[in-house]
Amino acid sequence: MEAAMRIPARKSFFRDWICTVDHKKIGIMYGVTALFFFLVGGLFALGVRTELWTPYGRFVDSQTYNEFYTMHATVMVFLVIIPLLTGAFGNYLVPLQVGARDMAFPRMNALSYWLYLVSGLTLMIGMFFGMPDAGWTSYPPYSIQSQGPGIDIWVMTVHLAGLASILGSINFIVTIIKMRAPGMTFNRMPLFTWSMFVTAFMQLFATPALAGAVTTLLLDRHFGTVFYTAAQGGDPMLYQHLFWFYSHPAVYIMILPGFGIISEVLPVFARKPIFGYHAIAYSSVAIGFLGFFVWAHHMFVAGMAMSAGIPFMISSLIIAVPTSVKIFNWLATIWGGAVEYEVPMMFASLGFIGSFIIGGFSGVIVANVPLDMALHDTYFVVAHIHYVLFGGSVMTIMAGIFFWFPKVTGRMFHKTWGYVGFWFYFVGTQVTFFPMHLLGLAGMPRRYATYAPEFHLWNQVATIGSYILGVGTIILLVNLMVSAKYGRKVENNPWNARTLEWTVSSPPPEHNFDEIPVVTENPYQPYPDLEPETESAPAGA
Ligand code: HEM
Ligand SMILES: [Cu+2]
Repeated sequence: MEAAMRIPARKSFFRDWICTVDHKKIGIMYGVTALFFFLVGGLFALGVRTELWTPYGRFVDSQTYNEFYTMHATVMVFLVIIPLLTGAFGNYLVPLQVGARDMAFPRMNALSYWLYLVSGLTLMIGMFFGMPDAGWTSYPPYSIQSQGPGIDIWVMTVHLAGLASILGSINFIVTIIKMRAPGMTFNRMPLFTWSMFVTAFMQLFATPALAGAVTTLLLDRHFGTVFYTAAQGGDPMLYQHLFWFYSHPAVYIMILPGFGIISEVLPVFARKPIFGYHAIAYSSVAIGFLGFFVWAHHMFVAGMAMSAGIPFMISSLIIAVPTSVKIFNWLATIWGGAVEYEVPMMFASLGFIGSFIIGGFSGVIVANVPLDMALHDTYFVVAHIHYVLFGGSVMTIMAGIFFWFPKVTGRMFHKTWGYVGFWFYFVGTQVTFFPMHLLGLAGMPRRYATYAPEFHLWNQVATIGSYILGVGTIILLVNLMVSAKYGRKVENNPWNARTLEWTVSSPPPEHNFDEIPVVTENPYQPYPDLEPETESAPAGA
């Protein structure tokens, strides 16, 4: 009997991956799928930038251009950044970090992934029938008038991705509340898990507003309702309110887990306990809460009364406070540390902190009603969103991928090519997106296929930058693929990190922990090898 139980079940791809309910495999599936969509979204971005190489727009016609930037942003937001941060990192790490054997509802977890995949495939296959062309915001009245099935496909995509998000968020909330290992109080929880906890609540409360917005849009398009048709008593502003009631929290859904990744990476490579553990944890809660009260800062010039804008301006300026609290604590963590600039640390420090500060700063600028009157719908906003989403979210994603790569694969990535990829990303980000501030200040509007000749120079610079980012992406992804197969084998904890996932083998066993660990302190403890008594010994000098 016992011997029979030990015979390993024959593994097939189908049994192993398609039927899996293991949170680690689901996380990897989310990751691989989202990185594939990252390439697709990136190609659309290169299409946009190629069109803007000349002022006259001779690469594609303006309808195709509209489809390109709509596809680019839709793919990046709904199919890449949110699924990578919550689906891939969240699923892989949260159960391991809280000391659980899986998520609370493993089958529902698998369902989330499959819904997400169907959402992505809807857009990919739908592309051959018609592409959405109303921007990722899909504002009426244009999105109601737009011909062809493009917008309908967009609605379906958003709906399915949203459903996947809602189910996923319930899973995270229950897992974190109910399944923490003995001794793991909230005040001992790793900061990535903290960030996922807050993110999950934002997803749960915000996503239904988006579902409502896109459903009513579909009804207006096909079933004769007039929710958004002003001429018949509807209100196009209502759509914008619903959309941003979701999408402003969504910008924090796209960055909070990234903040969590940074909070794990910095102390490990600075070889110091994180500075201000509680401030970092509770500032996420503050951001999560305040994030629901700023949405109308996207609508200052949409016909809202000036007086209605002021409260949103104030709340938007206030939300910069908890964000800055994190930045100061991160800087204090690095300060005076014995910093090792490994690849993940490059992405986390220079890559992320260096770019995100600029994006946060431009956010505070556009959050001012009078300044936004001039800057709204110019390239300044495009610069802002890319400093926070590329310089911010994507840099955190790369920091996280390289940090946990040895844990997930049991192998080390190629370090030299890792640094090369990093520099392509860092330089590419600045060259692509910094000039957009200048274009925006000079008055270049966003979302046009052509532009006035005086904007030519900086557009060309930005286009060159985008190709640098394209090459960087190939370098980084090829490194990951090759290293996953041929990389040097590593021990369980190559970075000497402290959270629970590093206490198990790399890759972790199917049930994570043979014995559920008992937690006695928070994971950010001093590194004894760096305490004064050892420092006084001459270190090999
Ligand atoms: C200090 C914090 C931030 C403030 C005060 C802020 C403020 C703003 C404001 C006022 C706008 C609207 C500008 C306009 O359309 O005229 C905006 C746009 C935007 N922001 Fe931020 N932001 C902040 C951080 C972030 C973060 C962290 C992200 C994402 C990771 C983000 C993503 C976006 C996006 C995607 C848009 C453009 C939406 C569109 O397509 O129209 N922002 N931000
Ligand atoms: Cu916003």
